[in-house]
Amino acid sequence: MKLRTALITGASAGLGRAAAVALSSLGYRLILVARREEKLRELEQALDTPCHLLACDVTDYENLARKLSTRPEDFYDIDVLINNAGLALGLATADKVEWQDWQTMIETNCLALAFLTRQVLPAMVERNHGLIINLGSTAGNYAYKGGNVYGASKAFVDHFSMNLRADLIGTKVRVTNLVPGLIGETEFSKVRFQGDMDAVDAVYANCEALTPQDIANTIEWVVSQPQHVNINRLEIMPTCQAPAGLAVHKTSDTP
Ligand code: 8X3
Repeated sequence: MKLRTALITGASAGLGRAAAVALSSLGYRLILVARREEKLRELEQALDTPCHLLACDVTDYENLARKLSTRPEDFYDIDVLINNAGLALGLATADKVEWQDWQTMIETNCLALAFLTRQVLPAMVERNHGLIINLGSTAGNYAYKGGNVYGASKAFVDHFSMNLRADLIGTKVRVTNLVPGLIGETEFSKVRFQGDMDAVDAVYANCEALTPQDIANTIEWVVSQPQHVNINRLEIMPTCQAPAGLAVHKTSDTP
């Protein structure tokens, strides 16, 4: 039987890597996209499934499109696209943030995700078969101080996923937005705080965050649903986290 094929972005670490391990155990062949080729090679060694490595920055659109279009024939039909690559940069308030950080987040979390979707979708529609899993974030549902463009980019992912479903009605192509909260054991906070490990450790101290494996389990469940079932969106938080209300600023002379 022909193996199904999944393409995973941000596959070199964290959620992407865990998703690759999960899908390989389900018998998928994998197209693994990430900048760090040596990490992809390590992952390929650890997997018991055919892999095609696509070492590329997802925001390098031309390069990505060229590499994708020259993939081996065995990897031609993509059944599952996991748009996982994404990042948060900093926690500065909007008046103080570096413009470049906003630009990088929009380019990676929104534009690259839309670009790759646009590359892969026509063949899915033509084959009347496919599943796109986007990685959103609870930051797209709930505002927090310093979330600014990161949260807005994840709200884009949610609305883009919803509008894709509107466009795809009448086809058997499905779109899911996975919306995790606090996840440990990834490079997310290390990237956000530019390697400041004290800041990173403070995020996960004294609480039990989700793990990449928790999200991989969810991905495994989503891809295992029959074709007539579309999981629109799934919000997942660790038990220690909850959306806990609005902020009220009180001045010091408030009675
Ligand atoms: C990650 C969730 O709350 O750290 O997307 O922004 S949060």
